[in-house]
Amino acid sequence: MATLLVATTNRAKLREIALLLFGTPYDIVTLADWPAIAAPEETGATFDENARAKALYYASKTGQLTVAEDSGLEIDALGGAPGVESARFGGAETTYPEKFRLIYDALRASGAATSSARFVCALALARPGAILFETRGTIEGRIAAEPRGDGGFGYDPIFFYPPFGRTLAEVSARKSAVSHRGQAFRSLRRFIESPAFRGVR
Ligand code: ITT
Repeated sequence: MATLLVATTNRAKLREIALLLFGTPYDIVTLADWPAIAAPEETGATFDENARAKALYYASKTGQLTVAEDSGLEIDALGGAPGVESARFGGAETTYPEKFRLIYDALRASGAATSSARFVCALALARPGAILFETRGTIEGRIAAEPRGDGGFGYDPIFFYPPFGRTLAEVSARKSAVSHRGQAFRSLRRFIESPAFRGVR
């Protein structure tokens, strides 16, 4: 079976991705098999740039067919922040409850009680030296009045999804059916499982 490296250092992301790729005719491997590779600096201005850079970096370091994604939360009343800085918002060592507090403080300072918001996931598939496929998923919602739920990860407790009437931290398994990451990886799956791609690879 051909091998696909899912290149992420984020274990919660990896858990979601492993389920989304479950049953695919690829042998899924992770960065645990390459413990000596340092994570690249994420210096891109956009999710797409960062996803491409991560996929190319890990593909060239490992020689593997590699998928990487760059994702984050965009809050409209905060000009799209934290955006590509989502993982590092408020400082890399800040806990999520501290990040939530900073966001509620910034919203109050801007005069907004809440704000429309979205999660974005940019995905790139690469082999050494070449991007083979790119896609993007987004999910629209708004910032919850207060954090709720203990499922999911990251900003899920403050992301209220109107069709479910709940935050993404309150919906457990239903999250990937609608999420930015769910959309992007379903699209990747269609691509890598297509006879055309499996034939030329
Ligand atoms: P890799 O780059 O190694 O994949 P990372 O966590 O640094 O891991 P990103 O740079 O893409 O990944 O940052 C993604 C951040 O965006 C993540 O750490 C969360 O803060 C936020 N985020 C992305 N998707 C999310 C989701 O489904 N639920 C909650 N927060 C999410």
